[in-house]
Amino acid sequence: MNPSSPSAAVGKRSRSEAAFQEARQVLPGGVNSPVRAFRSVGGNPVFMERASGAYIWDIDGNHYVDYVGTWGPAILGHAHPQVIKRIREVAEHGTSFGAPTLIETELARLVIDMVPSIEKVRFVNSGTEAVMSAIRLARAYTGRTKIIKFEGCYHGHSDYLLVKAGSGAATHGVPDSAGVPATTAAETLNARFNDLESVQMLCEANPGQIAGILIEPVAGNMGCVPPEPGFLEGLRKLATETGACLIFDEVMTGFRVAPGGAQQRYGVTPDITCLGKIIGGGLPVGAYGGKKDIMAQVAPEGPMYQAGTLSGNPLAMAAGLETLKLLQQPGVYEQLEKITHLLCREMGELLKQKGIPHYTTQVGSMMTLFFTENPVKNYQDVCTFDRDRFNRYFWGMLDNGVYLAPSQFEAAFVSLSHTDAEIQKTLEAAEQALR
Ligand code: KE4
Repeated sequence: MNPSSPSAAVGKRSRSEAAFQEARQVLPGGVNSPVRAFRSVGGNPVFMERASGAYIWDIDGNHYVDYVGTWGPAILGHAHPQVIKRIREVAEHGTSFGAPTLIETELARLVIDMVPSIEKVRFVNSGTEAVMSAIRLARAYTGRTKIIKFEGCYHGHSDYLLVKAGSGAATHGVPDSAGVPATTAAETLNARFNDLESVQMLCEANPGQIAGILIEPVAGNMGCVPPEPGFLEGLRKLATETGACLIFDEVMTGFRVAPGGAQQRYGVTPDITCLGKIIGGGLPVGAYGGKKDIMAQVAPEGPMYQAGTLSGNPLAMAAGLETLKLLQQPGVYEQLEKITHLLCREMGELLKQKGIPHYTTQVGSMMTLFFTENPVKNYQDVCTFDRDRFNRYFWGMLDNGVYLAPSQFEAAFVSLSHTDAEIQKTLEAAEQALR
C-alpha cells in the first residue's frame, strides 16, 4: 500500500506486491514499458488480470473503473464481444503467414476511407515503428535530414525522437536517453507546442534542411493539450512554404478524437499520418500513410526500405477491422464526446467546490485534469502542476476503485462502455481522494 494513500475502499493488493517483487527479478524494473512501473507516483504497480467494458480487475480481485484503456486502444471498452469473436474466428485458421492476405487490403481501404490525407498506407506493429518509418519516408521524399518535433510530445522510442533541446537548440538536439548517438540527436530540433514563432525560427536557422515537422496534433503525452486556434494551420503553411513534410502523429488521436482523427476534427491535412493503438483494436498494429506520390518511396515500390515479419498479420488486422467498423456506427462519437464532457464538467465542479486549483482539457474522449491553476498550452505550463497533490489524487482514486494513468503527463481515455454510472463512481472516488 502506498504510504500516502488513504485507507483503501479497494481491498489489499498484496498479490500485486508479491508479483512485482518476482517480476523485478526477470524484467528490467519489473515491467515491459517504463510508465507502468508507477515510478512518478511512488509505490509499486498493480498487476492486472482481466478487463471488460469500462472495468479492469487486478490479481487481488479488486476492480476499477479504467481510464487508461491500455493507453488508448480500448475505445469500445475492453473485450468487446464482437472483436473477441472475430479474433477467435481468425485465430482458428492461423495467426500470421508472412504472406499477403485479403484482410490487409480490406483494412487499408477502410483506413483510406476514414482518414482524409491517406491514399496509401503501410501497416507495421507499433506506433514507434510507424513514426520511425514516417521520418525515414520524409527524409527519402525530401532528400533532407532534419526533423522538427515539439517539447512534451512523445512519438515512441526510436533514436531520432529521444532528443531534447540542447545548447545549440536552434541547429541541433541532444540525446534524451542513454544509447542515442549525439550525431543522430543532432538532426532533431525541438520547438514549443502552440508556438508558431518557435517553429519559424528553426526553419529560418536551418534553411532547406527540414525534412519533416512532426507533431501530435492534439498533444497526449504531456497530458491532453489541444492545439490553439490557427496553430495547426500555421504549421501546414510553414511546411508548404519550406518544402518540409507535415507529419501528424495520430497514434493516439487517430479514430479517437473523430472518425478521421485530429486532421478531420481541425480540418488540416498533413503530408504523412502515423497511426496506432485503436487501429489494432488492442492487438499490435501501427501504420503510416499519405499521398500516393509520397508513399511511392516505400519499398518495394520505391527506394525507402521498411519491413516487418508480423506486419499486417491477419489476427491483428481482424481486431483492428472489427474495431473500426464498430466505430462507424451512427452516434458513436457524439456519445463519446457527451460522456467525456459530463466527466470533465462534474469533476471541475467538485474541485471548484473544494477550492482545489485545476485546469481541465478535453478533446473528444481524451481528457486531462491538471493540478495547476495556470492555463495549460504547452509542456512548460504542465510542469507547474502540484506533484504531491496529483500523487495523493492518483492513489486515492486507485484505493477507491478508479484506475488512472500513473502520471500527470498522460491523458485519460473514456470508452463507449463508460456510462453515467461509471462517471458517478468516479465522482464518489474523487470525493474521497480529494479530501
Ligand atoms: P507504441 O510504440 O507505444 O505503440 O507507440 C508510441 C507512440 C507514438 N505516438 C504517440 C502519440 C504515442 O502516444 C505513443 C505511445 N503512447 C504511450 C502512452 N502515452 C504508450 C504507453 C507506454 O509507453 O507504455
